Amino acid sequence: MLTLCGFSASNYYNKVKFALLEKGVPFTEELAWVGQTDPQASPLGKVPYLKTAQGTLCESGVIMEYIEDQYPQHPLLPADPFAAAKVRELVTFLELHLELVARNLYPQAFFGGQISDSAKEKTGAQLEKNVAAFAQLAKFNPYMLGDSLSLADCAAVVHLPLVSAATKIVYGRDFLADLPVRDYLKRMGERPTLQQVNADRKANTELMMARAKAKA
Ligand SMILES: N[C@@H](CCC(=O)N[C@@H](CS)C(=O)NCC(=O)O)C(=O)O
Repeated sequence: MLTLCGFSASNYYNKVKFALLEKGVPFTEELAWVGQTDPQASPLGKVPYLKTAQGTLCESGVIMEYIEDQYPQHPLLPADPFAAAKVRELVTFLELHLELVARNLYPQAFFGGQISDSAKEKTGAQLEKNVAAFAQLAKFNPYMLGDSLSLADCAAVVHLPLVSAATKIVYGRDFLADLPVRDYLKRMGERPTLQQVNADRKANTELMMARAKAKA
């Protein structure tokens, strides 16, 4: 049995959890906050990490590929190598070029901090450029790429809401507003699997905020 370790407020944790639920792979969850992770399993102290019968794995992209290879049911990658590469390409855009850039905004957007005007300006310019590039690749027809759920959707459903929320809070404008993201997320939100992920995320986020308050 797989054990997914981390916490449900994390978008990268939820990407893996959503994939496991969609594929119907049995797993259990083990709560590990940042600072309480197993250093053998996750040398950088990041979540998620996965415990398997053979050992542990970290980095959500690696974990997703392992799950695909080990549990071929309900595939989240097309069989055709080129189509599969297009899915991976879009995941890269979602994570490297959108989420990781928007992450610079999170201290101010979600954690009561403040970022400098120059960081705000630099991040905003980078995001404008990267959102336009992402828009060229994402199809929303009705999934991220075509008519079946893929790893790109697993990434999109967890990262796009954060990019929207963070830009809206920091710049007063949702940088994804011109894309059909809201309709897409509404459609995806009809899936019981995503409803479960989101319900757990909300409960865990409240717990995380309460912990932060108690520490302050
Ligand atoms: N590249 C990593 C990113 C994971 C990540 O950044 N997780 C965050 C929580 S959403 C985390 O553990 N942050 C704590 C840290 O970086 O020290 C992955 O894909 O698994």
